[in-house]
Order: sequence, then structure tokens, then C-alpha cells
Amino acid sequence: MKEANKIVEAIMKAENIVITSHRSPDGDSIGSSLGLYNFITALGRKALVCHPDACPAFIEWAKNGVEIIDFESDEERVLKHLDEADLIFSLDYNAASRLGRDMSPHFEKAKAQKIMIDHHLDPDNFADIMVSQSDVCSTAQLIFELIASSDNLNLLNKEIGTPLYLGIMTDTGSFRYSSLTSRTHEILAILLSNGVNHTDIHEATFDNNRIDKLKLRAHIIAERLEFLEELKVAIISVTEAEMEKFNHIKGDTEGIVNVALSMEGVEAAVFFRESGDMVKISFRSKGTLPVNTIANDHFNGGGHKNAAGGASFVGLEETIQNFKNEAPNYFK
Ligand SMILES: [Mn+2]
Repeated sequence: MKEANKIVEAIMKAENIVITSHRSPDGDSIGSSLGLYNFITALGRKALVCHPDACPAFIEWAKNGVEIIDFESDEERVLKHLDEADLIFSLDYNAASRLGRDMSPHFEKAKAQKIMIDHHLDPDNFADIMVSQSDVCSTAQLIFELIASSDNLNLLNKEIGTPLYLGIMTDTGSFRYSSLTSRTHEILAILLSNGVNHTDIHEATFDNNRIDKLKLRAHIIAERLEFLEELKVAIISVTEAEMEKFNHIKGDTEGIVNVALSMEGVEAAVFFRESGDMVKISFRSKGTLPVNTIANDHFNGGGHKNAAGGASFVGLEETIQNFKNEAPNYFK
């Protein structure tokens, strides 16, 4: 990473460092934020993590005593820290708008130097230093490269390595997506030889399900999974009422699109989730079949070839119907 020394210099000079990441945090936004936080601590500097909204329950364990101040529940403190910051990191997002419409204007107003480190395609030009590598599987891997390229691997410890492992694990579907390379495995090996316990991380993340979460997922699969056989596309969906029935909390439907994708004969899967007046959409595919094009053309979204997102504002049933109308143009 050619910017690494410049970034570490900025960390050493700054008085008030704030680490931000995108709204609706996932394992990579949490993992890269905490990995960078612990790296900055190991450098003998201080930082604060300020996110738009709260960490999902299934990866709460990763905080391990580090506070994540979130805008949704503590707006005043986040505003104060953004205002006082002289260095702000933007991790795992490619446009200020990804902070959400409430937090992004305050980020844009902040006078601090801004450093983006991200792996999403087509970033906006919104930071002073932009590390944008869309061929890398996760932002957590880029934080590792920052540490390695700035010659700070001697600082690597369990506190830094554990959240980085989490970020790589969750953004690669537990090390299976094509975005993962031999370099990723080299990094994982280095993390393991520096105190990271992979079994503990997998158990803490995946073997901690609430019974309501398992029943909600079972319900969605039993009642709401549809196979468009001629297109080799699986559709899966959930209404807000169904989620309420199973006492849904954030993260409960995370990854369920991959269950649909795991079906025999399926090449692409789409998950539609009702959320207020919005329908959130996750697209996944296997092999060379792109899903970011349909997300971009018709569903206010975009993303990677095999994993994209989108949103619709016409209600769940109509959104699914719109998808079915457009799908033959993309999946035939
Ligand atoms: Mn990511």
C-alpha cells in the first residue's frame, strides 16, 4: 500500500482521531474499525470509533471493551467528536452518503483531514487520501496491509488481529468467495501466529443464535423461498410483520440470501426485506454471472459482480413483481 507511510505519519501527528464506517455495520466495518483502533493504540496514539448506528448483536463480542459511539443513540457526542477531530478515517465505504442521511452532512462539514480505506467499486472523491482497492476482499485486509506496508508488523497482537480476522471472514463468506486470494491466506496465517484464535472467533460469531432468530430464518425458508427455475434464480423475502412476530433484532436475516443461493440449480439469489416504506434488496450470484447490473439499472443500487445491494420504494409485492419482470433480461 503506497499510502501507508503517509497514513501512519498522519496518525502520529493527529490529536483527535475519529474512525467512521458505513451505516448498518457488518463484520468488515466493525472488524476494520476495531483493528485500526487497536493499531492506533499500539502506536501509542488515541482514537474514537463513531459509527452511524449500533453494532449488530452477533458481533458485539468483537468490541472487547472498546466503545463504539453511535450517532443514532448518541448524536451529541458524535457531533462533538467530528467537530473536534483533526483526522477522520472512512472505512469500508465509498461515498459520504453511506453514513446515512443524518450523519453524512456532519461528516462532510468536518474540517479534519479525511482518509478513506475501502474496497468498494467507483468511490466518490470525498477524502484527502483515498485508498481504494476493489480487488481486495475486505477493508480488514487493507488495514492489515497498512500495518505491513508501514513496517509495523512487530505491533501485531491478538487485539489487532482478532477483529481483522472477523472482517476478512465475514466479507468472504468464511473464506470461500472468489475475492479471496493466496495473499488473504498468507495474512490469515500471520494473524494466527500472532495470537488470533480462529475457533473462538467462529464460535462467538456463528454459534450464538437466539431461538427467535433460528425460527425466523426457518419460517422465511419454509414460506418465502421461491425458485424461478427457467432463470435459475431463487427469490426469498420477508415482511416487517413476520419479522416482528419472531421478535426480530438487527442482523437476524443477515446472510439468509446465501441459503437461497445454496439451492441446487440456482445461479443467482435475491433477498427482499421490507423495512418501513422501503424494501432492502440483496443480490448474490455464482461464477461470472453479474448481479450488480440489475441492481444498478432498476433498484437504486450496485456493488460487486457476485454481491450487490439495492432499495425500492413501491412495497414488497410490487418490488418482487418488478424484479420478476426484469429478471429475464439479465438471467436468461
Ligand atoms: Mn467490506
